[in-house]
Amino acid sequence: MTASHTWWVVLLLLIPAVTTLRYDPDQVGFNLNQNQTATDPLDYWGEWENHSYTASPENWRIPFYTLFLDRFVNGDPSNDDANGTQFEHDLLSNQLRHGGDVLGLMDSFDYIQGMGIQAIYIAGMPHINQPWASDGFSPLDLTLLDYHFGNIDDWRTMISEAHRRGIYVVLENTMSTMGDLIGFPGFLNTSSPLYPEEHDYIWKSTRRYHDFQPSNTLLDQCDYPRFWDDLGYNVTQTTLGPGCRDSEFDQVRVHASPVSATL
Ligand SMILES: [Ca+2]
Repeated sequence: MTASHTWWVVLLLLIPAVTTLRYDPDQVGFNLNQNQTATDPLDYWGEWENHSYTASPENWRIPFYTLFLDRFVNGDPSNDDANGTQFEHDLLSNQLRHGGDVLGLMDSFDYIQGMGIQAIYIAGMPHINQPWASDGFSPLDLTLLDYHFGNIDDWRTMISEAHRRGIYVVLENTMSTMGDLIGFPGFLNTSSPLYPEEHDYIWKSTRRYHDFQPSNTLLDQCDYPRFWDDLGYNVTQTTLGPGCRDSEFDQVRVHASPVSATL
């Protein structure tokens, strides 16, 4: 997990990738990209107009309160079943959403501030996730907010109220896991073996990542990151093959879990 800044850093996302995305007029209130003609993620941008940003404190060693929005307080029951399914919201299940959201968090500021808390760390991603994925670690599109947590005005209202009370807000940006849209043939619902040459992928449904592309093309050479052994020495020879897939995803292995794609 990585923390970022105190302000609305998600608006400043620069995502290296490909193809088209697009401002979606059907997603008004949830679009983070406000550039309506952008087709490249590097051209995405967003702005909180007439807003004065809050600088980070000199020292982050202040009392923090960490929470998962869905498991905290439900301030707006109308977004609990945002997709209109029967399998995303169930207060009695630990596998589905409970309904917490940013307005519920804001409703709880008296309680949080009363404990002397000076910063809130919201665990999980604020981006649109699979309907049942309450923890926020299965984003499907890093330009859209999750309907279940509230729209951008709700977020801004909550953050403004936090700042008014002298409380910092830290958002999580875990970009290395994505929602479960791709799989490997023969292993769609189970863990696959480790395969250094990497598996072929298939899409599980018609839904796509707009800004990240898998590939079955095998490159002759691959620039691997630096690896370290158990004693801390740099590994110069890996057991992985010399080549790798021309993919923005790691296709070496998939773990059977709600989050299966790794960038
Ligand atoms: Ca709710």
